[in-house]
Amino acid sequence: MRASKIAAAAAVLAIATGGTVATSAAHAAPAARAAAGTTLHLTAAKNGAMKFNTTSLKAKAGKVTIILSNPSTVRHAIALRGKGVNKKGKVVGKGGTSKVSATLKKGKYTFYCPVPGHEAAGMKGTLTVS
Ligand SMILES: [Cu+2]
Repeated sequence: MRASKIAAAAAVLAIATGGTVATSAAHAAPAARAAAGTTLHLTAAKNGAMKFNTTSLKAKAGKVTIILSNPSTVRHAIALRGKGVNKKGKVVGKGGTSKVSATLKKGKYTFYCPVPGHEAAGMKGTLTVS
């Protein structure tokens, strides 16, 4: 809400002050998008199975955030590894969300649940960054 108001105000300013500002605003826009990054949402199986709702995620290079919602009574978390990245979100119970963020280069990464035994039982997938 606040960010969109600021963006709207900046657009009005750019229009009011003419071509020079409008040009620099156009250059600034892609950088702002890259900083915001990609947010991916994931859900653990509601019935307690050792599964996420997908085994495949995609994102653009840059900052990537994965948010796991856990609707089951089994405690889970989200974690990410590959290409020198190794990050784990907090372990959460029913109704909780676990989050992991990293700045990623192109390539393939593994997202998984770091609770012992869960990855081996099937809670994992591939994040492809392009
Ligand atoms: Cu788990």
